[in-house]
Amino acid sequence: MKKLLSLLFMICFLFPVSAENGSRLWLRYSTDGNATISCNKQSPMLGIAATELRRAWKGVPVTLSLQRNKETRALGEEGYRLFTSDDGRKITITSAGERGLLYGAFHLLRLQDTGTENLSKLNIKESPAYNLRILNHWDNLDRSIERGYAGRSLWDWEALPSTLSDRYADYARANASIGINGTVINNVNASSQILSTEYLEKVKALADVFRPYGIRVYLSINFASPMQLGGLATADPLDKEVIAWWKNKTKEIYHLIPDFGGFLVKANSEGQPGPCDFNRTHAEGANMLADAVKPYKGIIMWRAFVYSPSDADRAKQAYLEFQPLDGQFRDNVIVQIKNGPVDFQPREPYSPLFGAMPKTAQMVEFQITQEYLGFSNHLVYLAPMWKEFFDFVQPSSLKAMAGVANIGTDANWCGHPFAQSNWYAFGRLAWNPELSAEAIAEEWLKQTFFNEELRMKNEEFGKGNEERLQSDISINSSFLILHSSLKQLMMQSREAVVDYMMPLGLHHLFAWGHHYGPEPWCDIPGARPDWMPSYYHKADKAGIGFDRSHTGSNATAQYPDSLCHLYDDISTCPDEYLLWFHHAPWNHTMQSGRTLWDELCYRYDKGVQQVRSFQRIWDLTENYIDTERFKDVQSRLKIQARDAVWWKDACLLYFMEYSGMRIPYDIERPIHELDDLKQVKLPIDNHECPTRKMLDERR
Ligand code: GCV
Repeated sequence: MKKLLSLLFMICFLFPVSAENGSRLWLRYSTDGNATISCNKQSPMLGIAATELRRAWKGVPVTLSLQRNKETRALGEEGYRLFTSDDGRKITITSAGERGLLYGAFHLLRLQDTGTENLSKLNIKESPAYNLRILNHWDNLDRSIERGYAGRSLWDWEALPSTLSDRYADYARANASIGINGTVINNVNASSQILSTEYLEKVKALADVFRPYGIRVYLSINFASPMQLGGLATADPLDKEVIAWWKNKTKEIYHLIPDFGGFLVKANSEGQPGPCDFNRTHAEGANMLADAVKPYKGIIMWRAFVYSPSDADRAKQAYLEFQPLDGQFRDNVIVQIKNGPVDFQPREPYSPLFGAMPKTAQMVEFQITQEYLGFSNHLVYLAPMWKEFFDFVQPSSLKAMAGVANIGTDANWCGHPFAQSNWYAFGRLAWNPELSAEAIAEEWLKQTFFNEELRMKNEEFGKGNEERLQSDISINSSFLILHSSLKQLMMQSREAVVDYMMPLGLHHLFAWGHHYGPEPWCDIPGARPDWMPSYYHKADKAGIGFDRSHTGSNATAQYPDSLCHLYDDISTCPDEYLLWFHHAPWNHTMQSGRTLWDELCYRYDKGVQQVRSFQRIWDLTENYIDTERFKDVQSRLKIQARDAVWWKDACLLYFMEYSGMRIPYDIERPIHELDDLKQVKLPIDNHECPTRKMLDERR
């Protein structure tokens, strides 16, 4: 080990890694391409594809060939074939569409950068699983971002449409490189102002930048826009004037943006207006808009994130409201459903609405921004969570995939350097949900931290040191070992956050409003009960957890029979969902043989220990990674480690008051007093990430 460390030190000393602020994302390939690139047609999009290759491709000549034949048509406009000629002297990318060639070009560069395939024998056919792979920005017109933790909104509304930031094209390029082809640029809590002519001109300017990268623009709309903007007396979707207003507005939009994608709607949810205000159904509201965009091939993404203040368990409400509407939506409406039935918790079972509306197009909404997962302070790789969803929901049963973006004006786009991996993973999974989370992590790591640049440095070092290299494989294998340790770290990070925040099916124990940190005791007089942690954990002397079995809210009945039985019976319910579906006694025997209380303690402790192990792994990378990114991640891991202890102490000390049981003695002892933790109030809004200083001062 000592020897290894001294060699690592030498590499670092001889070849210092250059400064890096993370702005190049996973597209860090060097720009000394030297190959001949040809294309059988010219267009702005093909120009981009060819330029990318000219800048970076270092292999045999590449031809981009737009052609419509049986094979390319079968792969679709976005699909492509990428193959090396028999003599190995040429690579061809063919597609029926320009976008296919653009995606093919990025694919080839990814292969070069990750070194994962034999480039002399390529024969790859790809086409995306979904036609729509879309980011949802919760960006407000004042440039704040709801639940955004990476600076301000990229869209500089004041400067638009005349001034265009370079970052617009960089953003589009990054998306294109992972196959994202749509973006909803404004918050679902929408201002009707976005539909004013003044703002539509600005939207058009963005759409013009995004178009050659294959990205269509969509807008979130406020359902009451005909009243708020149009001065009408109603927004009733069956009212003739309202219908005409939307038709005219739509016409205006398409006149400016001919390839405009359509609208995303949050209606009758959390105070947003909607058709139910006029005694109309969600289907009636969605269909009216669908008819307006239909002549232009536009679509409506209608969100099912609804929970009216009723007696019904919140986890049941979207299903109760939407399932009866199955078959009533137009064919250009897609119902957009969050992956879980409540709200992007660290772990939720999948939403039972998926699969329950066979006559309705459905899409999933994932949250890339870490509203409930430590903002941009915590390292959490989300692909394992999204893959877990696909363990239950057949990818082919969906029409599209949406992800709530984690992108802002921060130099590195996403705040935490590893949060970039979630943007990346979202794009890759939307292209192909069959990819494993591990394969995506591997790709991302190779392109982001261990790319060609670093491999070359390693080889360079080897040149004068062949003898040593031959006798000591550690110097080469150290890259691989670190790489694989980092991959493991990423793969474990989601389970770790579940453990130190909300293990065993606990959910929504978050601090009021901003959702950073624990407040299982939170009780705001007069607030909605289903915004209070106690609504979800229901801890009392007898036990803890929400009884959603047949003896409780019966939410289990919304699941298909086999899962319903599995979840409904406390003896078969998997540990990870136990407290989601059951109010279990403190001494309930868990699968491990421990009591529930002990298991809870061990899980919280395991989460903390895992973060500590992430710190150790990360520190080993110091000599391989540029100082800026190394220090940034190191410092955020320190926050994460402290936060994990905060979560553990807050939850265990609080729940201990109910369980009356002791924390097992082999577990790290609490370092906080419960009363002190109850006083912690972070002075942050829902679009800020607390700093270390602020956290340290408050805790
Ligand atoms: C955009 C949660 C978030 C809100 C978000 C809402 C939604 O409630 O806390 O910030 O609003 O989900 O998805 O509409």
